[in-house]
Amino acid sequence: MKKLLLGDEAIAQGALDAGLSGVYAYPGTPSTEITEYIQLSPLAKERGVHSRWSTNEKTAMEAALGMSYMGKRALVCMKHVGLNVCADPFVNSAMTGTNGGIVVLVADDPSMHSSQDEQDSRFYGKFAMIPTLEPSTQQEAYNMMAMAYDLSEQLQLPILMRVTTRMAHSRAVVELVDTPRQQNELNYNAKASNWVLLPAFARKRNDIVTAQQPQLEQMATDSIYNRYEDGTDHSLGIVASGIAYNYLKECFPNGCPYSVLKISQYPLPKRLVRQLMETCEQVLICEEGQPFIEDIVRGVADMKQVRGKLDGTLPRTGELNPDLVKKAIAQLSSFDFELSTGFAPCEDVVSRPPALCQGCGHRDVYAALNEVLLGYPNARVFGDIGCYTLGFLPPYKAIHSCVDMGASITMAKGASDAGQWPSLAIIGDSTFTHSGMTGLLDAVNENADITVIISDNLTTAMTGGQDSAGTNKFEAICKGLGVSEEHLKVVVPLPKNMEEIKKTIEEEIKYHGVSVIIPRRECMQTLQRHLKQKKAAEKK
Ligand SMILES: Cc1ncc(C[n+]2csc(CCOP(=O)(O)OP(=O)(O)O)c2C)c(N)n1
Repeated sequence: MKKLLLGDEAIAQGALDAGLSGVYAYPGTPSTEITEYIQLSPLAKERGVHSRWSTNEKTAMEAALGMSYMGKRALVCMKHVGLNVCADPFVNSAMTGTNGGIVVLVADDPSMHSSQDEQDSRFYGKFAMIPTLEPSTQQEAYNMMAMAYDLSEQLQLPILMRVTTRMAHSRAVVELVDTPRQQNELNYNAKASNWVLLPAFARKRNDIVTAQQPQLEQMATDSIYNRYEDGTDHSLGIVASGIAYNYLKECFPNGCPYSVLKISQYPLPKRLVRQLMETCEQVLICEEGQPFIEDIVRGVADMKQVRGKLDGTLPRTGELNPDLVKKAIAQLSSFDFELSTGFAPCEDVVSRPPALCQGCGHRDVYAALNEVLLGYPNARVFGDIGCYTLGFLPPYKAIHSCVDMGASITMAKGASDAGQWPSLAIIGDSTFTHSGMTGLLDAVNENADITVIISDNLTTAMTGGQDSAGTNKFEAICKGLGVSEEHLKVVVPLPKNMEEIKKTIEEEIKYHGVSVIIPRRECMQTLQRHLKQKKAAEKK
């Protein structure tokens, strides 16, 4: 059967067809659609595949370890910065190893379309000594899932699969297998000495995983996803990894005259790289993200022979595209390309900067906050990540920072420790349960003089309205963390309640301890969706 699928959907379908028993994920562009596809999949429903959102990437990775421990296949999905959040279980998962297969799918966002940095997850694979896959096409992404699970169970290691935005978010026709593989049976074969990472056991596992590395490189050398394609013109050789290989193919619809080394499986097969270096005068490294391969190749080669991001032949930052690949090749060869003028923005399209929706509750929160803060010119508002980050932009210009999920509360506390007053934090409901709760506990434990606003729109709006882990539990969570009942206030962010909201903020700023204000009103987008669903249900 053939299906037109996004890269993300091909990955999801590939995992289901490989006998998946659970996906564990926290939303983040461009990875969100993988879990959403599994949530709607009839096969997943029929098989009872777990697909509920996790509270954050660390809880997701650990739940996958639990499923693997019991012998079943698990998928963990996140955007690149999520891998920082689950770095601890991810790196340690190489030490525990796997029982049932685990694939950790990380979607990187070069050009930072919706992210705060451009990190390249391949470094994490190398760092953790975990085999890494980087598909070049949607079909490969689909096929690789079955291979990744088999490999994970054969090697008893998790597998990292790295994709980038265009792979995740563009569609192609994908040929699927006729019969999905059965799920693994529950089993009790997990070896205690693998899963109890006491130093005496972990040292042994560390030796085993380290000793596995030459075997992993040999597997990458022999992999069907890594390919040496000999060309007719040896003045130039090209290493093209992941989606860059796809772009390279687009540059040469009639076939590439140069020798090409396609890389989609790591550790980098250095023997194949050496073969290319020996046969070609110059070598161009095309890879999306940071110069990961280029750094390794430069370590073993004549520097003048290697061209890529480090010498400016390709841009050091941002997304790659076929035009950039063409330009780089034209610079190094006599190939007569017709260079397009690139993707110039159409003049008729008026630019539309992001803005909070009309009727959004975050608007009312910022309107009230700004009025109150007119009386406190030195106030600092530490922001966080979500729709409400748009409060930085005009007309509100209301926040002073946005670093990583949860940093609002901890930064407000640090600023207060430094002597700042008033020190406020604004954080969304999903961000609060993702990474804000522990920071609030720090603040409570030291009775920090901060005012925390948890702007609760009952959803994870920024990434498309996924369920939020703490809905209906925030007052109980805050009380449980030790916030006093008198300084835990709930308001409804509507223009008609402006005076009450302002009064509440003013009072809580004046209170010299931890206070939490929860403005609560459903996101306009999910509200409209829910109303439509309700109407449709009534019609039936
Ligand atoms: C570590 C990490 N994981 C995921 C994301 C993607 N992301 C950014 S904000 C956000 C949650 C926003 O939800 P919420 O805090 O409820 O605010 P809202 O957008 O609903 O206003 C997500 C999932 C991220 N930036 N960093």
